[in-house]
Amino acid sequence: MFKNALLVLAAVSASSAVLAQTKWDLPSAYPVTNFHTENLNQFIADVDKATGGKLKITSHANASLFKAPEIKRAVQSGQVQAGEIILGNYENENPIYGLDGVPFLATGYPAALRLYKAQRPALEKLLAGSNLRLLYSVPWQPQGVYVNKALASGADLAGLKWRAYSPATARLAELAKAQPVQIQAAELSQALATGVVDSYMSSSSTGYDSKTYEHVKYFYNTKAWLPKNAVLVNKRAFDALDKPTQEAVLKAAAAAEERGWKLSEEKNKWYLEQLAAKGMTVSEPPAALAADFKKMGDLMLVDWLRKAGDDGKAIVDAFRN
Ligand code: PCA
Repeated sequence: MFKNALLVLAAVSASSAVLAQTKWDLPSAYPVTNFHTENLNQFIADVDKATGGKLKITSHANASLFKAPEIKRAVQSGQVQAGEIILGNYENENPIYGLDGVPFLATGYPAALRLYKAQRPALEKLLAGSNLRLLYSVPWQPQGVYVNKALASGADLAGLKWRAYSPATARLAELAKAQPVQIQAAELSQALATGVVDSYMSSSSTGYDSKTYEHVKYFYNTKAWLPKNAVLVNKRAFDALDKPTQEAVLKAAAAAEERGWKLSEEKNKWYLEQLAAKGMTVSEPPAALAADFKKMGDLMLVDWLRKAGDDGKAIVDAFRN
């Protein structure tokens, strides 16, 4: 009798433990082995540990649940509780999202971090207006050009089939008189293999992940910008957590942000070495090419400032001073 009562008690407490567990789904758009995803999985493990398993987050990498451009809406609408996006994808919703995609505004890690700090308050406000909360944000490596032929100047870009991943990368293609084709990272290998594209700008890690070296042989390290991913949570889902769980999430997020910035920079060297080891010619851009890209970047900054108005100008001024 006594033994049965204990069993019942044990069963009740086990089921209330189950009830107290919260489960989140978190879609992202990049391969499991990419440094962003590794960092994200560490964040998830940290949250699990800090909450004693009370908050279980399941990641769905490589655009397996939603295509890259659809992730923000999925989090916003509550289809999923959290997600990882690339901010620049949403520049057409608001220019603030696209600031880190303006070529040659910030070309190295220290500048990119200052740009992020200048951008962050406006970004948080913008996201809050969409029922979202920013957990952390980490940059990709500096963007360079993958291309199927040697380039001397901007004129050599004309007519290329240029893969774009954002409005800004499509705009750059237009300025270069190339043909922009929007393709998310998860479909890049196939687009290269089938000849849908023969060129694009992205990071050392994406070139490595997509095995671009199997299709095109040149990488020009233009270091044009460092676009950021951001991990977002639906505000209602976050607010529904108890205080200690919220604090655990924010603490793990702050750690992920710090770790991610370091990881991005540290791994850049390794990724570049891998590209060369796989047979790519990895080099600095010739002076004429660099100068032509810089002109395109200047035009894009003018466009951005026009779209972003006084608030945008204040952010760029704060970054520059
Ligand atoms: N890799 C992603 C976005 C920026 C980057 O470096 C991509 O190419 O889709």
